Amino acid sequence: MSKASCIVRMIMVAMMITVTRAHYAINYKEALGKSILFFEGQRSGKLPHSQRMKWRKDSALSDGSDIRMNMVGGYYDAGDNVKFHFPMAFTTTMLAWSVVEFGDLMGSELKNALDAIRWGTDYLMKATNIPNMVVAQVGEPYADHDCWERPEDMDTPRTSYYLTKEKPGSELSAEIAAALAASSIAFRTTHASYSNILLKRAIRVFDFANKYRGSYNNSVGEAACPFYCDYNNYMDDLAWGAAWLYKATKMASYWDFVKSNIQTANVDSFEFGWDAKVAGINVLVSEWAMNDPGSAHLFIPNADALMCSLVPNSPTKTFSYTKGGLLFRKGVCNLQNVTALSFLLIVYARLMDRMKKRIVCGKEMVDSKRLINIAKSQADYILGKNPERMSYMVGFGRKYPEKIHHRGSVLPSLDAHPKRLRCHDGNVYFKSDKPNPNILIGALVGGPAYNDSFQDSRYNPGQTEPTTYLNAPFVGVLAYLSKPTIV
Ligand SMILES: *[C@@H]1O[C@H](CO)[C@@H](O)[C@H](O)[C@H]1NC(C)=O
Ligand SMILES: *[C@@H]1O[C@H](CO)[C@@H](O)[C@H](O)[C@H]1NC(C)=O
Ligand SMILES: CC(=O)N[C@H]1CO[C@H](CO)[C@@H](O)[C@@H]1O
Repeated sequence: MSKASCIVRMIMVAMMITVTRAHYAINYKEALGKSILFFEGQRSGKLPHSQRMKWRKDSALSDGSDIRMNMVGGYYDAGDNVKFHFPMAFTTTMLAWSVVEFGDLMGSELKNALDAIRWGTDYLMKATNIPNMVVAQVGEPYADHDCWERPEDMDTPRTSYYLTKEKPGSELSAEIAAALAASSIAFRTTHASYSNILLKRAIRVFDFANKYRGSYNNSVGEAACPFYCDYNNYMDDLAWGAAWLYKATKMASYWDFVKSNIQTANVDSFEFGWDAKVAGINVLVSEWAMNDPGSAHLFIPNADALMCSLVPNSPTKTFSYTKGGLLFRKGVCNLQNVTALSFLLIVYARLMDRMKKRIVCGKEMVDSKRLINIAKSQADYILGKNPERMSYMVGFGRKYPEKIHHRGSVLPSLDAHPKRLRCHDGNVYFKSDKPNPNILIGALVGGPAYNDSFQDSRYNPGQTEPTTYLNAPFVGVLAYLSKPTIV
């Protein structure tokens, strides 16, 4: 350990103390509402009357026609207009987990959260409508990325890519199974028959994923990878799908599947995102594992180690924190790491609370409150308590990113400019010095650099591009923080 990193830690501890004393009032409830509203800005397809983000209009109304299927709907993943089903399914799973875990704390936002899930599940049902076939993606990424075009004007090829027995994709199919199973739990009390339909489909899609093994890397090829490659193989996704199916069905065979496959899936248990699921599995199953002495060792030590890896002055800390206190991993779009891991911190802390459990991280005894405080410090940083004194949620707080890398937000709405804007007609808006005309309320962006600085520029997508999988876990985090008793 270098001296410099010790100094960083001391500053951080000092900062946390000041922050607690200051009682900086952040309106988490408002942030929760906005984090869900964001998903309306990413909607593809025919928009309903209830659409609140009015500057968006219908788009991609013939998706699926090339394969004689109805693939209208779903979400654009980020600032472009492709529908990548691997991250879309993970987004839906995380929205559903947010409701399963924190739905009772959402109050009036629960309905909006369920609508956001349903926009995903209705579409994933279409993608899995035919047995032994899964539609993997709609849109040609190279052609799409070449244009700076509103989704409403899109004229790039809307090619549909799909998986079959001969060209399987176990990671993608298993993630869709996870999304449908998790959503079936989210809808169970309010929409029982829909919930049953989702669960039946989840079971069928998981069977397809498991029986015909292979990576969609190879089956879809360069339309999917290099964009959303499955870097760490599909065993983690299969175990994740099985874990959600166990939670939804309580059928022992799914739990057995998780237990017998977790070790081959154990690539990186400190990462959680659209590709890497092991950290999420360890937390999701921890309650069952704690009550199943024979299998606890497969999950609990890894879940504990993940928590310790996030504790700033723990000797096993593997994550860095910026001087301003933000969890940081190398690469682009850092906040996706932060929101997903904050979610796991809170879920595990709540379990520790119920089980009266503490963890020893080196010399520190870590309790649930400590983990909650770490997650809260991350949310607070994102929402404005940071060296730049800005919020990284669009439309929240006094100052927020105004030049986000997002086609719909940058280009004038059809209301303001009804005439079609073709592929390169959008470049002048991209290059403009003015803030984006359409505010994509609630969008989190990639976030600041390691020195806590942020360059609000459309040329800087690593920092200014929003994505659905960055927001989805934050919905759960904010639901938890918005409950009235939290200090
Ligand atoms: C998918 O492709 C990426 C990038 O080439 C590679 O790193 C990864 O190992 C591949 N995954 C599988 C499961 O083949
Ligand atoms: C902070 O980091 C960014 C990105 O690496 C860099 O462009 C910028 O110059 C740095 N700012 C300072 C003050 O060091
Ligand atoms: C945990 C997590 O989401 N990790 C992601 C962190 O960001 C990198 C990209 O910079 C992703 O590859 C990881 O999946």
